[in-house]
Amino acid sequence: MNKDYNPKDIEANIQEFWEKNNSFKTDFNATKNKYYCLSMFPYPSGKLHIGHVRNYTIGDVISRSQRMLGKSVFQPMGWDAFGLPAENAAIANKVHPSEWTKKNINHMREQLKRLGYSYDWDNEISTANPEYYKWEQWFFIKLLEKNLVYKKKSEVNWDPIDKTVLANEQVVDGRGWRSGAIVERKEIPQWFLKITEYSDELLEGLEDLNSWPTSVKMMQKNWIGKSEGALVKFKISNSNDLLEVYTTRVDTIFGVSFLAISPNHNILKSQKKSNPILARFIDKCNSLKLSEETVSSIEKEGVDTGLTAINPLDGSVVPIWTANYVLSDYGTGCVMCVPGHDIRDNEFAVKYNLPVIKVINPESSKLVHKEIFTGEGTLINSGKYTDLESHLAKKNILKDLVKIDAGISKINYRLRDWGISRQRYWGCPIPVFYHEDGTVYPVPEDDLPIKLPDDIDFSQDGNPLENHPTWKHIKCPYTGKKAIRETDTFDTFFESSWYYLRFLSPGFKDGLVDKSKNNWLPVDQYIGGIEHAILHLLYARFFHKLMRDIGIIDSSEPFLSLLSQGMVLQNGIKMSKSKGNTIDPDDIINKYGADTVRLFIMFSAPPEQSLEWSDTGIEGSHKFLKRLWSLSFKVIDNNNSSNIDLQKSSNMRTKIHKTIKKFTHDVFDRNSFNTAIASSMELLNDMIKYNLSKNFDNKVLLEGIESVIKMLSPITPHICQELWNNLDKNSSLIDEPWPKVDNDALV
Ligand code: ANZ
Repeated sequence: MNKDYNPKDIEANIQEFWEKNNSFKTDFNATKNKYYCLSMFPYPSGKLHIGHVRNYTIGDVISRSQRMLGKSVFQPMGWDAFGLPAENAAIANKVHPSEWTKKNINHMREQLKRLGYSYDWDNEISTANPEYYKWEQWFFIKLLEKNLVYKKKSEVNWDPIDKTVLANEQVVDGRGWRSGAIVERKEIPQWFLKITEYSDELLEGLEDLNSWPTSVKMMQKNWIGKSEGALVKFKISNSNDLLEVYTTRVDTIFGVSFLAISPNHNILKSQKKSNPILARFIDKCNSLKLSEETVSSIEKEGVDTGLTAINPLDGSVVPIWTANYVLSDYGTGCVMCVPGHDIRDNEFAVKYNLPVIKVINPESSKLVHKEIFTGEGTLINSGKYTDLESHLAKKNILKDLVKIDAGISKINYRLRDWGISRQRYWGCPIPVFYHEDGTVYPVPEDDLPIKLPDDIDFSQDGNPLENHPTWKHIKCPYTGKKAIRETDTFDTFFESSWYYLRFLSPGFKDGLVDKSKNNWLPVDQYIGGIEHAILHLLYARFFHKLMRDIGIIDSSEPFLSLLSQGMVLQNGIKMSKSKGNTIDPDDIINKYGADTVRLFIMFSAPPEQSLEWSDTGIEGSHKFLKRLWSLSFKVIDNNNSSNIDLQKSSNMRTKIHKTIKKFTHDVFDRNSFNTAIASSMELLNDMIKYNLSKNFDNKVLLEGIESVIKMLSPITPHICQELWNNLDKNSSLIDEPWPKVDNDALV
């Protein structure tokens, strides 16, 4: 009998054993206990990185454990195959994006197989496959019909030398990554999805996601950013024009000492002509184009427009300024400024010598507060509203403003519609075309998919689809007139927003989903990195609701339970290519085997926390497996002693069953794999000692070893299956029932 632990051979043999036994095929006909476990599919960049390995190991451990509980598990894998790196590789190495992507997929699939993940490869998908993106195009047309899609001019990063649109990540320090040219902002017409029509549902839905991390729900909530306030109209002096502001603090209206409008505001268009200082300021702000976060942190700057406005409530006349911290696309792009109670307004007022009026007192006089009190409290200096509490004052003031037609309550959201067009080749073509007069038509369903052309020239500047000599020129299928295809492709978030649906029926020809599989939805367990907390997860939730509303599924949320795995660190910093501190999973597998890598990952930290890479940790995991190996063979070879010590044997059984109890609880109730593993290590130590004692009972040792092998098999499946086979059991461990606690043995 081979008694050396030689992971390389063992793992290859066991993988063959699984393949022969079709061990990971999903029983889609199962009528109960379905469990859909999904790890976020990777972008096929070339090689797996350690973050992937962590994500997929966690997913596989959960899948295998659930299956041993008797569930029918579906665990698929696929490829988020469109995206920019393929185009860059095409330019750099003259290899077609599809070739490059296919090659990477083949390599990474092999890597995943070497790690022993129990994927049902029969359901593999690649989003760059026309069979996949056909349904995405179909879906887009449904949304177009439902009026949930529109086209609007929107700004992009423009490289004036390469004459191309740049993705944000291609802008480095304000310059084009390849040309080094200073990036310009350019407005071009782009497609948008009306995610804002679902703001409320996306927000409310969070409340039912009891098995999602609170932090992720919080991030989504802030991203949607619901705010309840009022629109208030200020009349511009000596004019009939009104300026509308959005405020959440109408209770501070007696403290308004100026209005501030965004440099893009319409009323400035005419002012600009006659006021060169104003014109210069506006041009400066426009050329900078700051993000929302920067806006709130930059030095406040502004210019007096010379206009004044009348406070609708107290009749006071206040100057109208334009200021760089007012966002053009939030609220009305105009703010009533209360420097007595708002930090930004205060900074601005101090700088430009504008009056600071206090109108709110903190509720508790004991409160130690900064000079600027931004909270709610009791009104002062506010006419008939003085002495009211903020919340009551808000109501009364708004009521009075409504009466004089100067105000109305208003809910605002931070969430913006989702811009989905990209001026790129390696993406899914947007299935519309234009007549010469510019009217837009959807591609007829029968003509889908609109495939990407294969013959593509990357040597020219700009979007290769736009430059292609023939692809975009078509005859309108409705009228026979000359027409031009849309040359924009979808943002790749489009593909990843619904792939979990297609996994259930990847080859289905008659629809986006095979409805007979809908009972597998939603996904029971989703696992992925925290970097996807907002966009990917929000878009997927949005798509799920859209799919429901076009009648192809009936649930409202895609992912019942979410696990956000922590990062992998090296010396306290994130492992990443740019930091040059990555380790290659292949190297570790070559040296120690896949089981050691899997064990190390699951043992070194709870899944949600960061994991510090450690060579000694890897060594330790490997040693543990060797000890498990060696004890198993001892137990196989042992002859039972003639004179069993009953007390000791009963103690050993107690330990075994206490460990089963703890391990089971840790894995299934707490996702606490590291503590589960620790308890099995402790048990193994005890068993080794027991085996050395004279009067051991080998039946008890067998019971112990079998339990440990079973419980560890989701984590280190190869060595466990090998030992299982050596115990003369020829079943696939993944089909074995989870060990049961013998309550009698606990005492
Ligand atoms: C008066 C006021 C007094 C305000 C006060 C706050 C505190 P949220 O909660 O994020 O919706 N605001 C409105 N539109 C803006 C814009 N386009 N750019 C920058 N700031 C804008 O924030 C709403 C508050 O942000 C509004 O309430 C407004 O200032 C400001 F003691 O009005 B407030």
